[in-house]
This record gives sequence, structure tokens and C-alpha cells, in this order.
Amino acid sequence: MHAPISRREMIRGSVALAALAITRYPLSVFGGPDAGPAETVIPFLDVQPVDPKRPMTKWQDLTSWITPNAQVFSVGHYGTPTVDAEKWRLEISGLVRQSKTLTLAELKARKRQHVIATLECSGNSSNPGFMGAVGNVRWTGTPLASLLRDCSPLKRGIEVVFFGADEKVEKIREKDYPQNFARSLSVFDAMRDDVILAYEMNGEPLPKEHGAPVRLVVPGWFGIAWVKWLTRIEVLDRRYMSKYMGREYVTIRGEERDGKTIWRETSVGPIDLKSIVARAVRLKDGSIRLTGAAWTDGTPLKKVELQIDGGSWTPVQLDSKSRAKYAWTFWQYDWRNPRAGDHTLVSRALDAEGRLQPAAEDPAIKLKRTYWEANQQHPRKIRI
Ligand SMILES: Nc1nc2c(c(=O)[nH]1)N[C@H]1C(S)=C(S)[C@@H](COP(=O)(O)O)O[C@H]1N2
Ligand SMILES: [Mo]
Repeated sequence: MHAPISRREMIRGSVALAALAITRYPLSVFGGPDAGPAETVIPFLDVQPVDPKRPMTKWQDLTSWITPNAQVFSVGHYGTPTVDAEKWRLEISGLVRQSKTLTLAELKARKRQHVIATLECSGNSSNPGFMGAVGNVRWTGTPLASLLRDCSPLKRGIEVVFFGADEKVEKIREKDYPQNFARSLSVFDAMRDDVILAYEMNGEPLPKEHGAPVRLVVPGWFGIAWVKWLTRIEVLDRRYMSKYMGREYVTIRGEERDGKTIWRETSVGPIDLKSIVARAVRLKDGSIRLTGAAWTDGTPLKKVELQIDGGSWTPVQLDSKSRAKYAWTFWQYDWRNPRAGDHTLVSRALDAEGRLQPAAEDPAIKLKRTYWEANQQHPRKIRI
């Protein structure tokens, strides 16, 4: 099996980042202010192990729909390169009639576009120590599609490859090759109008560990597609392979068909439907307010349901104010008259396509042999 994301690959927050980003978004209408000063957070018994030096979403503290920059997790497989914004150039080449090289000023002079999108590492939820590699951010940049169109891609171009400035020598079929981090999208996916080349994160210049000066933002896709420290975009007429397309960040999943197991190996792609119980707060009237988050690949969320102690699934209330297509949705449920003792709480999300977040025992998870794309339900234990 594969080693989960190592400590080395988890990027620590810099001191500069410790200053919280000021966003225009208030605390969610859920979970915080209306519970009043008398609120007491009831910790879950399955405490989320948290390394204070690694920024991450700490579910128990979740109140802000937009994750402040200092709290957004970071992953870098080849370390964090230093890119001089003055000298930085973005090259667009390959199967285009008009290749281009842009400076940062030229890129910023293009149409400015915002998107609120949840960034999640596809390794998130793969083990108890890696539960908070997800955050919700307002990204600002320029649309990729119009830039690509300005380069007149050839019709036979089917693939767009994105290269980062970070590099490492990788062994491929027993030989060493210097490689830049790279991931690709099909032309179809790359031309979606919400895919942007981002240079701001929650209104601040993109921080170094998050890909300064420019990164790709692919709303609805797992983080691996969001190439940081972007320096080159290349159009190809065939599928691209790299360590992070075809050897790591792949999912091997079985499906039972006519008594046989069919195994499928795929490259990590769009976000899988997920939800989590984040926080439990005792209200003045003695009931317990449970809040959580749910997110999708951009397919509308239909509902989130909660199960207490193996009982029936009850729909929770979705936050209607803080919503965006590619952003997580906060939810809340007021648990009246909980009896004293230990309880198990679990949520599941359903989307408009009829997809349901699987339980850990369901075949979709049971027959998954790699750790990425772990969207199983997450039962939590609490003592009242
Ligand atoms: N150039 C480059 N881009 C990268 C990576 C990387 O190692 N190098 N890691 C990817 C992975 S696995 C994730 S989960 C996200 C994390 O983005 P963040 O560090 O801003 O949270 O960046 C992606 N983009
Ligand atoms: Mo990741």
C-alpha cells in the first residue's frame, strides 16, 4: 500500500501567515453568535489529533464559512520553491498557433474573476491524523479559458498540462529524470469558465505556500489538480502521464458484477460528496446544537441527514445564506433533550443526482484499495 502524505509534504504555516486574513464574510449564521455567550462547546470523544504547527481545519472551531488563510492546510510534494514575482513568466505553448509568455502584470491586466471554492486534498479523511485538509476560500484571478483561446489551440489538442516551479528527480522505470510537479486536465475541463489562474486568496496576494505568485484553481476538483507555482501550460494531442497523474493520486476500486470483482484504476478527479459533524454546542435551553459542513463537486447538494445512535436518518437544516456552487455548505441540527451518556453521531450527504455519501462498510469504500478519495461517513462519539 501507499504511505499517506508525510509530515515533510505537509507544509507548515509561515509567521507572516499567522496574521489572520480579514474577509468580508461574517461568521456563519449557524453555530456561533446566536448561541450567545453562554454557549459551551462539548468536545467529541474521538478528538481530532492536531499538530499546532500545521494549519488545518479544526472541526471543533468551525464557525467561519470562509477559512482564514492562516488556517488553510497546505501540501507540497517537492517542497516550497521561492519564485521571484518580478522574474516570473507564464509560458503557454505546445499545440497552439500563438504561443505566449506573460508577466505577472500582464496576467493581472486581464479580466479579474472571483470564485468561492472549497479546496480539499484527496488524501483528506484517509486517516484520523489527516481530517482537516479542506478549507473554503475566495480565490481571485483570471479565467484560463479566454487565455487559452487567445493562443488558438489546434483542434487535435485534447490535453492541457500545468507545470509548477517545484522540481525533483523522480525514478521512472528504474531511471532518474528531473521533473517539475505537473498535472493535466482535458481541454474540456480546462475550458470551463470557472477555472482560473489565481493570484489572490481571500483578498490577499497568494501566500508562498499556496503557490505564489500564481496557481491553478479548479473548482469542484480535488486539490491535486490545482497546480501551484504555475510556470508553464502546454497543450498536447495525447493523455499526459506523470507521477501525480498515474502512479500517485490514483484510486483502485472494485465493483461486484455477476459474482466477479471488476477493478478500476483511475486518476484522482472531481471531489466526492462528503459531510462531517463538526461541532456540538450546548445552548441555554439545554439542547445541543450540532453543526457541520457538506460539499460536492459542484452538483447541487440535495440534503444532509443525521443519525443519532443508529436511529433513523433525519434531515438537518442547510444554511441558506452562505452558499456558492463550489463551496461547502454549513448545516445545523438542534438536538432536544439528549439523554446523559455516550452517543454516536454521523451525517451523510445526498446530491441532486441522487448520489449518497457511502458508509465505511459500503462496497464503494470497502472495495477501495488506495487511500485517496475517502468520502466515507464519519461517525463521531460524544458524551452528554
Ligand atoms: N506545484 C505543485 N502544486 C500542487 C502540489 C504540489 O506538490 N506542487 N500539491 C497539490 C496537492 S496534493 C494539493 S492537496 C494542493 C494543496 O494546496 P494548498 O497547499 O494551497 O492547500 O495543491 C496541489 N498543487
Ligand atoms: Mo493533495
